[in-house]
Amino acid sequence: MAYKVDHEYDYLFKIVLIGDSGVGKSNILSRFTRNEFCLESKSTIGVEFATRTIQVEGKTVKAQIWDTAGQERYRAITSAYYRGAVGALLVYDITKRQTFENVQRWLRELRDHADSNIVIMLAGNKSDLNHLRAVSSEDAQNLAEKETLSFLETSALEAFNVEKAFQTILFDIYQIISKKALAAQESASATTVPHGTTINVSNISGTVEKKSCCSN
Ligand SMILES: Nc1nc2c(ncn2[C@@H]2O[C@H](COP(=O)(O)OP(=O)(O)OP(=O)(O)O)[C@@H](O)[C@H]2O)c(=O)[nH]1
Ligand SMILES: [Mg+2]
Repeated sequence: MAYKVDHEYDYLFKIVLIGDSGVGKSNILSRFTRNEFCLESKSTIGVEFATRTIQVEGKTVKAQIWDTAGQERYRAITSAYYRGAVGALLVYDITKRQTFENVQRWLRELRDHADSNIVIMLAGNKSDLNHLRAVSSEDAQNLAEKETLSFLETSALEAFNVEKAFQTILFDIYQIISKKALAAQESASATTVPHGTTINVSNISGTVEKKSCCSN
C-alpha cells in the first residue's frame, strides 16, 4: 500500500511486523505509535494495526503498521496480512537463539506472500538484556548482509533504536517510490504519442482503426 493522496499526508505505507511469538513485536509497535511499553503484554490474537505520521525528506508519510501473532495458531490469513505491504520489520529476540534461527523461515514466508520489492529490516530486540544475550550482533549482521536486509538491535523497553528502525524503513521505501516515480515520468516523456493520432492496424479480418488514448 503506497498511495499518494492530497490531504492529511503525502504517502501511506503499509508495514508488517513479523517474527516469533514473544520477541516483542507488539511492544515495538506500541513504543513507536504511543510511546508505551508493557512488561506483561499478552500474545496477539489475529491482527491489529496502528499508525503514526512522520516527515521523510519534507514529505508527510503515514506509516500503517500491522501486527499479528507470532504463534501460528493465532495468525490471521497470511496472504491478506502481507497484501500491499511495502515494508517489513522482522524481529527476533537477542536472548533466544531459536527466534534468530527462525528468521530464515520468516524470510521464506515473505518471499512466498509479499511483494518481491518489499523493504525488510532485521531487528534484534531486547538489547537491554545484554547479559542474557544468545545471538551476537556479528551473526545477525552477517545474516543481514547475506540476505540484503538492513539490521539494528532495538529495545522496546528502553525505547532504543525503535524510532530509527521505522525511520530507516520508511526512508528506504520513500527512496524506492520516488525513484520509480521519476523513472515513470522519464519513460512517459520518452514514449509520448502526440494527441489524437489515428493509427490504422491491419489484421486478418480487415482493417481495425484504433484511436490513441495517450493523454500526454
Ligand atoms: N526486556 C525486554 N522485554 C521486552 C522487550 N520487548 C518486549 N518485551 C517483553 O517480551 C514479552 C513479549 O512481548 P510482545 O510484544 O507481546 O511479543 P510479540 O512478539 O508481540 O508476541 P506475539 O504477539 O505472541 O507474537 C513481554 O513480556 C514484553 O514485556 C524489550 O525490548 N526488552
Ligand atoms: Mg504481539
